[in-house]
Amino acid sequence: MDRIKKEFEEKLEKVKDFEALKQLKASYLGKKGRVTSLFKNLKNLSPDEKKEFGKKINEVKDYFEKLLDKKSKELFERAKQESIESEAIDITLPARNVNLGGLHPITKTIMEIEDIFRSMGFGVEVGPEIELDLFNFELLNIPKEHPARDMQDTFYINDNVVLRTHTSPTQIRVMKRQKPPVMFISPGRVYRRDSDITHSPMFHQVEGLLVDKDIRFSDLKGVLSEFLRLFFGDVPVRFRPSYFPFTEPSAEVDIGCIICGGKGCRVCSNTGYLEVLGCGMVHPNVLKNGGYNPDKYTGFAFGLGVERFAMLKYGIDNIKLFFENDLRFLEQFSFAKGRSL
Ligand code: 2NL
Repeated sequence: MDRIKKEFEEKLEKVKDFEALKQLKASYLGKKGRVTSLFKNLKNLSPDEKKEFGKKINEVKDYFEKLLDKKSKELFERAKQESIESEAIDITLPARNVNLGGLHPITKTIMEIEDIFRSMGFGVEVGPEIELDLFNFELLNIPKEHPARDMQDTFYINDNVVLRTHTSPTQIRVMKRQKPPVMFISPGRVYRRDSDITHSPMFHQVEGLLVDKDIRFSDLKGVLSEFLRLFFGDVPVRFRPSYFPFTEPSAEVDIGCIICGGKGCRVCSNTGYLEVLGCGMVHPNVLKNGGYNPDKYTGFAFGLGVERFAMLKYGIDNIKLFFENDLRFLEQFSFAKGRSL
């Protein structure tokens, strides 16, 4: 019995995994195991001897089972420890870099302009880029001989259809389906046959229209001054008389040059001012063409070039950069380039 115990203990000492433990258990306590076969030998003994040896074998069996159980727990603990160590995460390591996309600077600028006008109560309306000559020119009081109508300036699809040269036709469409008061802006793509450092054949415009009873030039001045303050910050604003066929009176709006602070530079052609908006009181003919009675209603309208606003805001000196999709340019507007979040 002592020999079996010693032998078992030695073998158990060498066990390194569950498989070896299972085999050891089978070879002692299994059907053909050493301890089990001892029970089989009992039948050759006297009743007293049977009782005494039987008790001893049972003690050994219990003892082995206890040792096996203890070893099993040890193996389990060790395996658990090893997996914790091998799967450990170093939470002090910097996170992997991520490249998130971003919005195009033109999109960002349109969204910012929309937010400002929404905060003042304006709605946002969009219309088709392919327009009837009627909506793009005729109803906007642009006469047949006007240079804007020239093939040189406008993309004609056929005699009656053009790529819109401004977003004003959207405003005519809204007037035709909606009674005054109306108060909205219309952002979108427009097309003109023009291409150099400051002109692109496709660019973006935001136009605005407000028509109600008793709308006057002071309303136009208040709304546009506040808009420019919210977009550019506290800069000087001045209104200059101008001419558009669809407004009377008309004005152009300048802000103090945000490049040189008004001292005079290349960007403002040494004037200290930058032209940023065109505006005016809606021409009675245009109100009429939109289905509004000009004796009852008055309104103001304005238009701005989004690229120009974006160039001034972000200090961009070439309009082509917006349309080349050069990642070195676009990535400067992304949410996170090679930054770990
Ligand atoms: C500019 C000038 C302007 C308008 C656009 C407008 C629209 C309707 C009626 C009257 Cl439906 N006017 N739009 C008015 C004045 C100026 O844009 O320099 N845009 C870049």
